Amino acid sequence: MTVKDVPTQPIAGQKPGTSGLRKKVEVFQSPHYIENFVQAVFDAVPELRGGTLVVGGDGRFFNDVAIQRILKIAAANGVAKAVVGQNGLLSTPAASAVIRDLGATGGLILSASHNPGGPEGDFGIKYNISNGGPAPERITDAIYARTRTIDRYRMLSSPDVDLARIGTLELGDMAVEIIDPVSTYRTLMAELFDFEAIRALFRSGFTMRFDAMHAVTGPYAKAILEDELGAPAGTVVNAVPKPDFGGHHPDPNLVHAKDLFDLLMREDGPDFGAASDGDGDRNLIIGKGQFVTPSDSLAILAANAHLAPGYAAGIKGVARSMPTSQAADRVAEALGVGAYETPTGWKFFGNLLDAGMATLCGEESAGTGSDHVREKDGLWAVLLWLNVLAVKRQSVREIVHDHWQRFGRNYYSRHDYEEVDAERAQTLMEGLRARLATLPGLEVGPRRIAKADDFAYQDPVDGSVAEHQGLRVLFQDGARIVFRLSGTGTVGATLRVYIERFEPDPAQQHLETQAALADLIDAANHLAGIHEHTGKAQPDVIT
Ligand code: VG1
Ligand code: CO
Repeated sequence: MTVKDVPTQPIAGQKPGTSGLRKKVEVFQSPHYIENFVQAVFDAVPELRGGTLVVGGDGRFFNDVAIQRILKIAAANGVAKAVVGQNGLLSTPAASAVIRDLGATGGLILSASHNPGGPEGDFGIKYNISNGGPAPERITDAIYARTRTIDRYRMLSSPDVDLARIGTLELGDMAVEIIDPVSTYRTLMAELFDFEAIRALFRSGFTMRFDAMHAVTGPYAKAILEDELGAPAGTVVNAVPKPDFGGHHPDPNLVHAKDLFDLLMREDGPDFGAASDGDGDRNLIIGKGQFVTPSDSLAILAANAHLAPGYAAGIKGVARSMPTSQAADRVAEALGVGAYETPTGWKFFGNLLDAGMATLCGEESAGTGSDHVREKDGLWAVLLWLNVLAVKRQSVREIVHDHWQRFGRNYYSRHDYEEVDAERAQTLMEGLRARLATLPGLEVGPRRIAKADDFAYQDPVDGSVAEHQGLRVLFQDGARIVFRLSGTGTVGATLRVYIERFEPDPAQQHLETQAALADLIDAANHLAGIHEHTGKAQPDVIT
């Protein structure tokens, strides 16, 4: 086996977005594309030489090819040991757990999350650091900078590694350990949650459906929900990961998990429904007759986390991404713990978790997690809900309604305008940004604008600053409209508009969400000229 120095040239546009580098599969298949990026990681993170690297992905098309190339580049760059999930599988939260458990130097996680897979779909790669979380911008910027000057990558010439069998083998001077992708994660979950109480819940006749969407959580959910916790066989559906996710979008929202939603709205449906995304870090929670918005889910879990053994001592703080509703802030206030507002993307939670300032974190995009790993964690959120249900023995609907009564309800919705012409999307954002200073004091329908800004965040731990993280229009009554462009899309631009208002009066908490937000939705369109700039009269996805 020889190490080859392969001459290469920079490839434009290898800038990691909200969650790593995400592109169409055909882009990743182009010559030197993945090799350049992976070599840039090794060049930007010299500690990997002599270190341990965790590698795994969600099993989508090109996962296997990418892993073989990564291993050969890792071996040629002096990595001492690579730890790989069997058959190349590791959910994103499980990869985080394995990095932490082993004290590894870092990890490469292969996924485009909830984006579709297959030869025509998307692929992605992301570097995580030794705390198990996504690399902070300081490192992603260094990786990107290296992709712009790269002139060679190092790669071992060797046959492919057999990833099907658990055990350790050698690749050049590097050890490759192939592990069961589930076991570290399952052990961690058993430490955090009262499995006996959840078993008793299932024994009492409680029913659920977990939709793995043909993505990576299938094996995890089967092992934990069915094998450990005694949920009947068949509780987990679409449980076999497929390279193209069965042709579906592995996105657990009300559009792509509509079957699950419809089932839960039936009188004879199960008590509890949940789903996760391509790489297992998102969660969808639906009770019988009650959808739980991710923002509400974060608030409700924060209010009830102490019911699970892992959080029995209480939580230290709650962090949410800026566009996530303010519901969690009210819980933090009631608990007397810190509340933090960060830019979109899990990487911004890492320092708060490491510093012990926050215990729970969440995003409106169906991401919830805690300090047990440094990624959001879909199945963890489902298990925390199950633990709460097992203790309270109330329905999801009762828990949600009690929560609103106590804390008030934040009506909340996100409107996505997808595949918008990138230039027109920029024009919309720049036009609004230029007018921000003129907005305060403006009356919009029944409300007055109190403040308007371009969200910037200073990390309270390392002082780093992230700017241009979304345009916020804040009304005097606490209502908000936020505008941002997605950093994970692969075609054109996606405009996300986040709309929220607070309703303290229990008599007014049972409106249909879009109706409850109608005047703000109208205001959003007028303020930014959404319809004229996007050419769309309606959003493509409403969540
Ligand atoms: C989206 C979500 C964001 C999430 C990110 C990665 O980013 O809005 O909350 O952190 O996806 O999630 P954007 O830039 O498209 O709005 V995942 O499950 O795709 O890793
Ligand atoms: Co994901």
